[in-house]
Amino acid sequence: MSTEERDVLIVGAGFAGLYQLNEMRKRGHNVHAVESAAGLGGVWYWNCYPGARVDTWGPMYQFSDPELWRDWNFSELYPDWSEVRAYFQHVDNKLNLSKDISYNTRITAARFDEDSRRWVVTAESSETDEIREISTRYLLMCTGFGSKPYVPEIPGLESFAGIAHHTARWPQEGVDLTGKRIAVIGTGASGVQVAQESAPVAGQVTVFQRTPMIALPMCQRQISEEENAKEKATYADRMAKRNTTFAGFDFDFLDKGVPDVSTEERDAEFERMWEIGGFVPWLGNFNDIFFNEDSNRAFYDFWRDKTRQRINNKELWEDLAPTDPPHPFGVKRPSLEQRYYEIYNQDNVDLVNLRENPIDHVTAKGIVTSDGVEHAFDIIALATGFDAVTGGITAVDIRNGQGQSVADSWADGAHTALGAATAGFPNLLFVYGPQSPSGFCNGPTAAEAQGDWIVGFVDHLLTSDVTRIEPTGEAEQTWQQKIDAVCELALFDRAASWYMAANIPGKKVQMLMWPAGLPAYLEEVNTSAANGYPEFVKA
Ligand code: N01
Repeated sequence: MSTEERDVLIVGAGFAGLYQLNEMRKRGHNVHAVESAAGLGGVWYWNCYPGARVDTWGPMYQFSDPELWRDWNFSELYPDWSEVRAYFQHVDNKLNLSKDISYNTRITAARFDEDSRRWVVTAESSETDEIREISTRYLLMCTGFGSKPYVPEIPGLESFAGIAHHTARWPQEGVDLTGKRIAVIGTGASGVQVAQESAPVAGQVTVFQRTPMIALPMCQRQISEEENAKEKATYADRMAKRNTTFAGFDFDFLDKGVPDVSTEERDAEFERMWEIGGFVPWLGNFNDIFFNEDSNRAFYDFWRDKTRQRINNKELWEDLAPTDPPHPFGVKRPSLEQRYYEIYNQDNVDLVNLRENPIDHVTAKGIVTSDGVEHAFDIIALATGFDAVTGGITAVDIRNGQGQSVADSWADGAHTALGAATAGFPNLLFVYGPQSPSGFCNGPTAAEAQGDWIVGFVDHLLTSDVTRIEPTGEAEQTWQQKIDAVCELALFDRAASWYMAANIPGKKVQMLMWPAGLPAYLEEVNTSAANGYPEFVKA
């Protein structure tokens, strides 16, 4: 087994990992990245299921470097996975990042050696079965929030004779859906996309729904070359604006709450947001939408009435757009849809309400529900989500000098300082990880905004005589208190969402994100940098 020596080892080659790689390289550090997939893109390598596409305007779903966006154009406002992949290829062509990435290589374990103050990392190649050791001063986990798929325990699933895949492990070569009988389990963003993409071509689509998705119209459209060229003039300002908004977009919440306006003005604002579509009715809504139950309910009622107009069969209204909300709007991430509600007007699309009629087991032929009916299928799409945010980190056997693992340390909940490091694990940093803006933030924005702070921190350490840093328990408690203070006022705990770690049986329920918005986060970390990183013990 060979051992290579690095200053910085990056795990993951999505937006966060690639940004770190490029910036560390620019500063002359000995850096390398390891990626389990065969190509770059992170989630955009794995999520190639039918209909997978971005839920952010393409122009704002890019790195901010003009050298990268100047000659890159997406053809649709919300690009699909293949265009995002092509974008990553474009970035690689410009920056030649791949020369410093080991693809098809999974980090399985990392052990901190207190004597050398270095991580000893085990990397396994899925191509050659070679196992190599990498010694690194700093280990950067850039594993994203959706890198560990979750498949619920459904009795008999392994006996299914057809094709069954989790959406994030969809075959790279695709699956022909034409004329097939397709089951879609789950109605998160992935399930909605698979269902609406399958319905026009499949023989039969049956959606197995536990909780109705409060999906928002995507308002997708093509972007012509002329429009792209014209829009480029606005990119620099809009990209700069991303760091100043709650969720890293080029728009933000209104500077007023629902109680501040008349009913007429409220409804006019709702209509205006609805026309723009996308996440504007979510993260560009009234500023009390996550905090005031009445305001939240007002928008839910607006959404319900709009949505019901699209579903011809009134018997489905209570399942798809219930009278009362399944949970407050937006505290579970909304999906963007293109024709999702109209598919239920097709003869070949059915809905099974799992609250009334749960899945009992799977057979070789299909899915048996508790009413005894066997639904026969050719394909089962498991759109059942992820062990989000922490799962990609705890999947690696990361152990400190005392032999304790991160997974054990977080058994009763993830704990971090500044959403970037965890006490007991020196020289280990997370980008886009637990208690950072993460799932509440546009990915490329977070990769750069939090990423810049981490680059600065690691650069500061590597150019000083410090060789070991670790956050204090006190700094973690302070961070937790700040998160709790927002959550106590908000409606987030009213849904069993992946934001709250409530989607995985047995996982400790906690707010996994920094819920106070990107500007407040940047103020915290930049203050830390200005004060010499007082949250950390340095040696
Ligand atoms: O996963 P999810 P996802 N039996 O966790 C259901 C991003 N993303 O992959 O709601 C039956 O949201 C579960 O039901 P319930 C985006 O941030 C973005 O769809 O828990 N059903 C739910 O309906 C998103 O938020 C895009 O009651 C079961 C579904 O499975 C995040 O990734 C596209 C079940 C899981 O939904 C995750 O989205 C895709 C069981 N035992 C994803 N267990 C873009 O558009 C779970 N479910 C960019």
